[in-house]
Amino acid sequence: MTLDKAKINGLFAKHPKLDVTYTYGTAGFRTKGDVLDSVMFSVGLLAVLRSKKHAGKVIGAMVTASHNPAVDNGVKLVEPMGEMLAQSWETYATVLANAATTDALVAGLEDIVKKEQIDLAQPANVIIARDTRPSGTALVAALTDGVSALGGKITDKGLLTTPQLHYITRCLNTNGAYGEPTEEGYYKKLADAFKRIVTGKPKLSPLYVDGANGIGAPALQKLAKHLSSDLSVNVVNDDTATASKLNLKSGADFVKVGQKKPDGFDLKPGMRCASLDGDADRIVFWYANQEGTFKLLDGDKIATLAASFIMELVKEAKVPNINVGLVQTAYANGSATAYVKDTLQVPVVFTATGVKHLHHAAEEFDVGVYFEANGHGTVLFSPAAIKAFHTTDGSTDAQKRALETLRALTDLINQTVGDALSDLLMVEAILVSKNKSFSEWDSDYSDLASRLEKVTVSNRLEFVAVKADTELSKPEGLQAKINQQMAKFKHGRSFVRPSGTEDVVRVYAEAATQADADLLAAIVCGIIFDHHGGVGTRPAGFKKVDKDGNVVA
Ligand code: G16
Repeated sequence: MTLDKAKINGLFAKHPKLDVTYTYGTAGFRTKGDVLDSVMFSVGLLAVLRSKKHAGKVIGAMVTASHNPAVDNGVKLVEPMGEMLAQSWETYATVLANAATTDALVAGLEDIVKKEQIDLAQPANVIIARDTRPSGTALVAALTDGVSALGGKITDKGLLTTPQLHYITRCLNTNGAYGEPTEEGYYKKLADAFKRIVTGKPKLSPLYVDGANGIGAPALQKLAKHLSSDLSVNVVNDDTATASKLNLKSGADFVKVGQKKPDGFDLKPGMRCASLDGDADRIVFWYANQEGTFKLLDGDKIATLAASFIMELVKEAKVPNINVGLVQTAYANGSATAYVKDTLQVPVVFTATGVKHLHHAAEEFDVGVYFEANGHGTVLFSPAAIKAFHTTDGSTDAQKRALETLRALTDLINQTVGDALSDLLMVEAILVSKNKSFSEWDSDYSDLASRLEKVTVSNRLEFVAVKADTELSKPEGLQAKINQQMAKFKHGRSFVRPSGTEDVVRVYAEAATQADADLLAAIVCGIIFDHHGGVGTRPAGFKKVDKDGNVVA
């Protein structure tokens, strides 16, 4: 069987490539929604080949730009068991997305077929969903054309959160063993598991959830219906009808980066709050302490809460040979890493930014807890651990309870990808079980002060991050300048990396005080802007340094 070049040519003509170079970033292709038409077509073609490579298993395609503004959009592909696209295929994705002619496109496809030894006679099945962005509908149509061009079957699942599409993909490929392959099935599975943990325990005060005016808001409202009195939740920022409001002064990224509450909240001491992002794959929690100061409970705090709870349960349940590990990135707060290593005594593995990296590192443990500080993560249970939880017989009531809670957690926690709604229920289930307030949870350890900034440069791809993003190998000499500045601050740490979802370079700084963290970030930003291609108006807060590294303005 060969590729139908005439058919590909006919459909490709509807989606001509623009004069843009596309790169496959941290979470797939992501840029302005109005330049993505041809990319979507190419991703449709790739999804078909990926499905054929898996002998017709269902591949998911999610159209979203997650935490980015409403004008952006993007696409991520989902593997049959719900993980992100295999990294070895990212290069193929880039080649197809940048093919400007039918000949180049067909050559790219033939190359993949040859290298991957794909049997074109295999069937191909793709499911697609999108978030609430206005450009989503047209982009779904372009992707559909790509799938059709190679004769694949595509099913449009409409509006879903990203983790819901990952869940449904896995359900379809496991003949329902993972759950019912529908949005309703997802809510039922999560709600049932949550009830198994919290029923009969005292309830917590209401949780106020910032829906980022995205798809997570209606999804959480639907989930809440399945939970009735077991969870009291109020969804704020749920205006999905006004596209421009998506992630605007709201959402997990806004709250984490700004370390402040989103719009729409009259925050009072004692209120318990959380923020989702635009496609509901991230969550952070926050509250005001008794003095009214904003306090953030980010992905690091979620990870430590989950790891310590699961470790306690494993001990209580007396399940032997279960190794628990935690996966973080360079963005993890230094205090969090120290707490995990020294107090929890759990091994920590570091990977580059992007859940696609963390997920695979977490698979190496029986219980692999992975969270990025930005609130993106989950807990993976190995098949051996799940089997052990189901085959161990408890001899005491406490042991039986611990085993039942562990079993319920394996159903409650999304095993495919970081999931804000599943993580929300996991955190609430733990806090109910431990009868813990946000401030008690927060008191496990104190974060070092940190600051996250971005710098717009002429070409962010000139910045090459190495050693799990902790250092730059390019541009030459920049890392030495950053090291020189870090050394001046108590607990000073700073690193720089190109974003894979925005056209910026990200700068992270950490130090003993907030003033120092802010200053360190401002110095590093200034160095990049002034000497490494800063574009646009120079932000007033950036510091200027002389050739010896002294701050001069
Ligand atoms: C995506 C990835 C995350 C990553 C984030 C920021 O999140 O899935 O793993 O941390 O982008 O990446 P970068 O710093 O490269 O821009 P989301 O929620 O936007 O899909």
